[in-house]
Amino acid sequence: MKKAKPFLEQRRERRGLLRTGLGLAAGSVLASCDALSHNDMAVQVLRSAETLNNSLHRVLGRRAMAQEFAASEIAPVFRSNGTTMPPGPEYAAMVATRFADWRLKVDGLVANPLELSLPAVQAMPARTQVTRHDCVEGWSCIGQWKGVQLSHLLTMAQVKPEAKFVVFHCLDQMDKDDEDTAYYESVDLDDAFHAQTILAWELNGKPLPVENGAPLRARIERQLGYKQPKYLHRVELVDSFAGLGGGKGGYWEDQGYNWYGGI
Ligand SMILES: Nc1nc2c(c(=O)[nH]1)N[C@H]1C(S)=C(S)[C@@H](COP(=O)(O)O)O[C@H]1N2
Ligand SMILES: [Mo]
Repeated sequence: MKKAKPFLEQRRERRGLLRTGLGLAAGSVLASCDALSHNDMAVQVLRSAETLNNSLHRVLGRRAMAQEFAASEIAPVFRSNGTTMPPGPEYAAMVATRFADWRLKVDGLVANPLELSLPAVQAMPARTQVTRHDCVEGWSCIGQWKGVQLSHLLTMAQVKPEAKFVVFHCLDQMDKDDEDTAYYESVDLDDAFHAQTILAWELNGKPLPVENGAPLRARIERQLGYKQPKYLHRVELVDSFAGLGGGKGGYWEDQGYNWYGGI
């Protein structure tokens, strides 16, 4: 990686203040939810393809749901943070053409790779949920999200038994001069198949705004803000993070954040 630019340094400092507290909180959640054994279970489930649906439901039935709120609690304006407009002419051109040429790839350790246009994603069964987004920088915001459950896409793509994680690749580079700094994130199959894990294309009843990740962003509702990747273009199934960014499973994880951002 190239030397960090000053603006990145500033962001790191600001976030560093919260890192210690966050580490403790995430650690206790991990212990109390026993997330690792659930993940092992999900992987085993995927190994027996015939009983996939039944077994998945059994696993999901034991999974805690994030709190959902009433429509009256939706914030008038959903805040935005991090990238608010991906740099470079490619993304600007996508906005100008209303994402007509944008595609979502689902690939890696899958038997049936997908490449989907935005209308194709929007034609899939959708889930709507009003949830609270919690950013480690100390703010929260309630919004209504609508999108396809990631489980739907993963079932279509036929996840291979050796897959352990879902990696989300984003269109925005954190350093506009360095292609290696594209935002990315990852979750295990437990969170990937969770009922509230959706790829959202609508916020508060309107097409997802550019500042909140147009045309598609993930909502992984039991995790913190930095685990909600925006500007998605590729969902990749992997068995390890080796060779991805700094190898820690996410852009902010590579700067020292915890990989498990459970709340
Ligand atoms: N692609 C991308 N996704 C991202 C970020 C980003 O900078 N780029 N920032 C993260 C952080 S730290 C937060 S708090 C949320 C902010 O989402 P919002 O802009 O919709 O509020 O997006 C997360 N996902
Ligand atoms: Mo955040």
